[in-house]
Amino acid sequence: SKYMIIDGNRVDFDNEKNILQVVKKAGIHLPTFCYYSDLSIYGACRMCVVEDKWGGIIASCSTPPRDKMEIKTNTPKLHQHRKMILELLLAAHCSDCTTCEKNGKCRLQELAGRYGLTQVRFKDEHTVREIDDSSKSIVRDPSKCILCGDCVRMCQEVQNVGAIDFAHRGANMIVSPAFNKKLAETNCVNCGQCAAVCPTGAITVASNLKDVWKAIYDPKKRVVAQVAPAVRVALGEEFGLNPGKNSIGRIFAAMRMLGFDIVFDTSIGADLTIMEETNELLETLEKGPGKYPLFTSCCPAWIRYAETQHPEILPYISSCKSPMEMFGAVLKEYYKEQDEKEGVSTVSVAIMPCAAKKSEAAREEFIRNDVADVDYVLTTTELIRMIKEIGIQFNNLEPQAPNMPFSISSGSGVIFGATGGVTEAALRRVVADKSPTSLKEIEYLGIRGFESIKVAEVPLGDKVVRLAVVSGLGNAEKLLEVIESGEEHFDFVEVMACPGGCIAGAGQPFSHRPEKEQRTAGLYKSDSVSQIKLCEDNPVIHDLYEGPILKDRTHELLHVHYKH
Ligand code: HC1
Ligand code: SF4
Repeated sequence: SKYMIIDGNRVDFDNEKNILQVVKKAGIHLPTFCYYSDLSIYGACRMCVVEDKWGGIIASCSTPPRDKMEIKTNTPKLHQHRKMILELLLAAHCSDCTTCEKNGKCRLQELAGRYGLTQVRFKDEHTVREIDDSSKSIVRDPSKCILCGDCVRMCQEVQNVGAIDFAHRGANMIVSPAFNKKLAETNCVNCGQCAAVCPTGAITVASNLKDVWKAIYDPKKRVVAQVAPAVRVALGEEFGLNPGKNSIGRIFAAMRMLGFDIVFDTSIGADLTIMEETNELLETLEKGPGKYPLFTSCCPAWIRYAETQHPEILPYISSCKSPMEMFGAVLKEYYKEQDEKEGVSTVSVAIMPCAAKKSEAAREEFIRNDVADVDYVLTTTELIRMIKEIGIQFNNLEPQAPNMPFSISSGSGVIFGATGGVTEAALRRVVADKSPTSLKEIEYLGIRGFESIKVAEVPLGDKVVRLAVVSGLGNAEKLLEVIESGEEHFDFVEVMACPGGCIAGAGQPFSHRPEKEQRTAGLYKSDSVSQIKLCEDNPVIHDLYEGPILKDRTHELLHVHYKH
């Protein structure tokens, strides 16, 4: 086999695209700001340099490995080179680390520490630039940008949005929306994937921590929270638990300690969504094949994408509110009378893996008679902060159950957090045979997993239903192309904006592919051990439909007509 000599040791390789990955195989993680295996190679930061046997310095990310190549990763020259780059970056960078959103999570801070920088030889030349907090989901602080371009490539290559790009030349170069617009005025879909890859505090997810603490400390407020499916399999990572470990019981316990009055699981909302969405699917099937399928509606970044780039498909997107909004509406109704009696008001908080949910919650369509279905959205990362701030020893907590009366959810609801989950849940509801074997068969249709576009065909009565599942808006775009050209026909299409689904949302702890896969496996495991697999078997859902809140009001509370 082919091999390289790295620091005197033989390291075999075969399909590695670049030297950086071969070096990784040797157990060395080279420093880099601009390299992500899922993005194209940019080679801008030049931190990942290695020395060849003639003393030449080469960027390992953009150089393919050659057989019998000899390189060194640790030489005085490389050490000097990397230190100098770091110092230049620091001199051009706002260094208010202690008050930065990214404090403790910043790659520049980490590498400065790793290289033991105690001083910067260059004069501080950083330009103070205006912070753009126009968006409800994302904050841009260009003074902290190091021009690695990760956000630009993510937005363009993976999401096909292109809301931000490099502007100006030379020393004035910045990353910005075109014409220096505010982010909220662009076609940004709020997915936050730019923030997920930003190594510094230049792009971060907007925070609502202050608002939520204020509500918690206000005795006149009843703080009612719901926790999204994907949060439970990622939050524990920050406390040393393995990715994928379901810590929902500990999350509920921690939240009660933080002062949340009532805690629920968004999976109940997901169960409601499937009840409603499958009705629409059956109607679509009844009508017979048209050009467009029924598209799912739970991802607000996907909704924004359709609004800004594909208005022609808007009539075909399910009218279902997202699970978060459905449950939010139900909760506001549920506590209405009690609030009046007790002289308090309910504040509805949603703990989400997502940046876009913050913008979703603020949309006018979700504010009924001046009351928002969901008042504040906190990300998984924000909840982690709260837990750390108070000093709760998360790992030692005894798991707790959610509050009554919305205390049971089905496995169908939990898998929503992974790409393909909504489709699988919908299939469980519409197939005639609901035996364990039949449900297992759905599992093997090919709608689970990380493939970019997943297609399945399922017999239903005398018809065959064609389904497609995509995550990542670039993939959604590719699928739309073949739908619009008439090349392919589908009855049902699930779109999630984040590659891999909500488990990889921008509000989650930073993750690479292995963590994403483990989180996904964690959700499927929770489903496989859950006693109730189907939303229609959930007694809570049953009671809701029979009870006063939803009786004759499903349309008002569970559906939405976007004003676009
Ligand atoms: Fe999601 Fe959903 S799965 S959108 O990713 O449909 O955020 O987890 O809560 O609403 O249930 C997010 C996750 C989440 C909704 C559900
Ligand atoms: Fe949010 Fe999930 Fe959509 Fe990502 S896929 S934008 S986390 S709803």
